Amino acid sequence: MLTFYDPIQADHAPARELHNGDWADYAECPGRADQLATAFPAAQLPERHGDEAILAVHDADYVAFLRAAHDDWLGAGREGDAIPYAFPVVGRRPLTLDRIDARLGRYGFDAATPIAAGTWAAARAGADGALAATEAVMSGAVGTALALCRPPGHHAGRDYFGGYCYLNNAAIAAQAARDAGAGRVAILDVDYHHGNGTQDIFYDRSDVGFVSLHADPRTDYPFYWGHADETGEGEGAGHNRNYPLQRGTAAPEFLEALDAAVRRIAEWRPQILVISYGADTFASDPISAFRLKTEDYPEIGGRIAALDLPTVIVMEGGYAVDDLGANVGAFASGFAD
Ligand code: Q9C
Ligand code: ZN
Repeated sequence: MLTFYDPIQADHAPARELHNGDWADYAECPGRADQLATAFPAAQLPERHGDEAILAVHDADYVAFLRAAHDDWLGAGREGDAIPYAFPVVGRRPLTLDRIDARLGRYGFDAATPIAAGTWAAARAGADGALAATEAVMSGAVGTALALCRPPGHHAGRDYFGGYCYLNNAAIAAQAARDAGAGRVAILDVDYHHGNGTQDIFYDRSDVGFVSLHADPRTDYPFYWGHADETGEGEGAGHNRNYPLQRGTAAPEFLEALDAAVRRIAEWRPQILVISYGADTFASDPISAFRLKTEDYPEIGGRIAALDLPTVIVMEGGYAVDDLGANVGAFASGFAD
């Protein structure tokens, strides 16, 4: 399978995260990138892209914030990773926010997604991979392409970061496909967590449909999105579909929901499919609670591949680092090329 990866993606290395009230090692660690690089030795370096495709999804002020955030942090005399601690929960209005701490809280929605020295370049390179994969599929050169994005993207919205995500690679790919002429684009999200950022970005649009299988937000992060009654609004009404699943979900129940999601996408008749693939549905994932096995992923990939659509796969989560390469490889093996 045509695959894209840039070694600079391993330079995003936050030291720690706030986890259930204490500091923990950062789950979304550079070792994930090393695993992916080893599992896909033929991965190609994506070309560097300009800002246009990112600004087609993210707000310009957010992108400017992200690009400068770590330098601004150092400029304020801080060391290490930039982490927000105060959030405008009740309402956000266009204030001039002089302190980096104020800006971090304005654009971040959790305190577990640090911005480190290498964050911007890594996120940017991951988005380049998503764009290269989209170009390869849209040109007809390949039927399926895989972007080994890291950091992941599906929790990032138009103007916010969180959930280990900064730039929404799946949304950037979907929008690029639209801008390259695809009429309707479906995004299928099979990460353990709900892809709230992707949902938000396309919630009022009828040209990009979002379908997600994930842990029920009543028990799992990101808590405030991902319920079954979130179906889109305005022009987007009916074009968003969530399949929340209970903790402990194993292959039989996962495949049953997947079949419903795949049927839904087939009925919707997209020209292009973007998949947000997270290997954090794996039984041994340290922060998740589904029970999928490596042997389940070829079947999951195969049932999605049966849609027979030009497909861009972007990597999301997956924190059982030693198994990550095998799990992504197993999922990719379900697709013909
Ligand atoms: N410290 C993705 O899989 N943190 N993001 C939960 C653990 C958020 C996961 C608490 C998990 C985000 C892309
Ligand atoms: Zn996840």
